[in-house]
Amino acid sequence: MRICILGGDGYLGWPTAMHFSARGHEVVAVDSMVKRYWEAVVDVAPLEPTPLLQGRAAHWYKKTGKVVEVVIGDIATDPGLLHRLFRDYQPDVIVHYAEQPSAPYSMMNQNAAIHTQQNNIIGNLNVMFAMHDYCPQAHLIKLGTMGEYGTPNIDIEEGWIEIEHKGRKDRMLYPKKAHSLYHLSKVADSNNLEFGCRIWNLAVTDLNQGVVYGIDTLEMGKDPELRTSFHYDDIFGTVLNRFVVQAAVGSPLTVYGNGGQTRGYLNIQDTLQCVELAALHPAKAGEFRVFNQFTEQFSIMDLAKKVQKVSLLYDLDVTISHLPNPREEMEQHYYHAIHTGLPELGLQPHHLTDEVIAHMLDRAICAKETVRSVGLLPRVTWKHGMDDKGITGVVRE
Ligand code: USQ
Repeated sequence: MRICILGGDGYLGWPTAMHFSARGHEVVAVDSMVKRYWEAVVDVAPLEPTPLLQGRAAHWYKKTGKVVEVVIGDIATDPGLLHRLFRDYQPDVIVHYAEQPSAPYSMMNQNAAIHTQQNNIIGNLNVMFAMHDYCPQAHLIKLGTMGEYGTPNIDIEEGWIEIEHKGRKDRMLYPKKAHSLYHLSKVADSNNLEFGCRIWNLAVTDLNQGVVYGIDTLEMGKDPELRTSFHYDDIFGTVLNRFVVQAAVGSPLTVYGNGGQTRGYLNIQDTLQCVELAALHPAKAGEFRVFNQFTEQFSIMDLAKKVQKVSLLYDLDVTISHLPNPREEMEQHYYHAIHTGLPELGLQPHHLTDEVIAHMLDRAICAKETVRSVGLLPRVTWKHGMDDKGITGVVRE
């Protein structure tokens, strides 16, 4: 297949590029590098140095003889880039990760919120229009999020729900109670894409992904030149990745509130498997297909206790600290999300075992001299944005 990966420099984008390339597909990776700019704005960096996309693609070629083409450009501000790319390259599959991925970033201040929604929603519209004009037969695999649904007091279905109201029935998009202005940008994307499927016959798979953890994938192995960007900070680090690094440096695990918040989680290797399964079994023309993409569900306290237990093997004395919750979210709630679509296509989950945590902890301990204290504690609250000691400056005018 000819596969175009938008957001190819990111935590998931680069591993996805290697994954498809290793399996003999033609891959082009597109990125504006703006995430690296956002990292600078909030004064954070990945745990280990992450070479630029071009450098990683060059190293991948040297090592495997396989080409990942690189295109540098911004799909949100330069729609012409997508027109040229889709016209000339004629992708079979477009994997769209090219969005601002952080909830706390979107809640930092007004500029960051607006920038998040502009970047994500306009970029996604640009993809839709470029597909319509230049490659209407392509299959779009769009990264959505489980956070679009929030934590409703009823079962979460896979994107759609049958509703009976006053004696009549219809199949509707599942109602959304998103966790943040970032998650709401993805709700808008889902609505726009469903409309694109209805009016233009586009074929779209929306992957409502849970919280991803993990530091490496098969293709990157131990090669530092092929690494992905692993974050542990308050803005771009997801919770388990944060806990592992906090444990490695002897900092208390930052459980927000009582830690009863429950979410779906998956290993980064399963993200790659899910995207590949979606690509190999495409949505039909006119179909807006939604998969809930996670393998296990845990509360925050479950995760903290798992990390604490594994840390004992390393003689690390890890404490759990209950911080006042900086977010507005339920800490005790019902959570039951259906996620049968991807297993039905053949997903073989990598579960969160002690060995998986130990492997992450090993890596974090090796890199612990580089860990910075900035962002170990949360700096953004949902009510007041970035605190006074944090970054209050203007974000990308
Ligand atoms: N949390 C803590 N302590 C921390 C960090 C987070 O208790 O130090 C809690 C949060 O309050 C929240 C949960 O952990 O209840 C998850 O937070 P997170 O920062 O790991 O994940 P989230 O903000 O939900 O966003 C991440 C990704 C995002 C993706 C989403 C999937 O950054 O791109 O969309 O996971 S989901 O959560 O299913 O919406």
